[in-house]
Amino acid sequence: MKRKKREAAETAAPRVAIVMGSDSDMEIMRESAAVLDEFAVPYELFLTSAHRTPERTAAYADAAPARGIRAFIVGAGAAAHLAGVIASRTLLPVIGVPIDATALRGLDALLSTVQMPGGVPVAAMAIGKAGAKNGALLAVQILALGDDGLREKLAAHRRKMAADVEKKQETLR
Ligand code: RP5
Repeated sequence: MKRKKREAAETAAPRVAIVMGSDSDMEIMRESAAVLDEFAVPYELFLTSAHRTPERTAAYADAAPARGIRAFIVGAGAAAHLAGVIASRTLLPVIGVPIDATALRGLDALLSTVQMPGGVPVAAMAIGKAGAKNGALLAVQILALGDDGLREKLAAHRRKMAADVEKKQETLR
């Protein structure tokens, strides 16, 4: 990530919240941050746990919209209730990233994230890095609904992915 873009993303008011249940989730959630840096979307990182710090979680979710946050990307492992709890307290879109943190290799977190009861949606991503990356891309897509510049960046991103496949084709023997 280019320094200028990262600095811009760090100084502007955050529009996306990257939330995680433990600092041990940061290695995975870094992928979300990298995508938002790439698109120069300002974000903040927030550590809170549905189980260990329930009041902190509720206060953060409640205050976020007034501060300009427009989407949450929430990474959690084990009995991953953080995305669901945040979703229960907000009308903003919540994107859940299940993290491989236990002997069940993320399947526990995937099911906890995806199996929300009807009425309180969480957009569940894949387990791990791909999920963290896609979570950020989905957040950018949400913001792009009202931002032509961001929509063009997304289109360019898709074109580059396609061009990269074509290039790789050339290297096949
Ligand atoms: C979850 O428990 C966290 O999101 C993390 O993935 C997992 C383990 O947390 P630590 O024991 O590493 O803090 O709440």
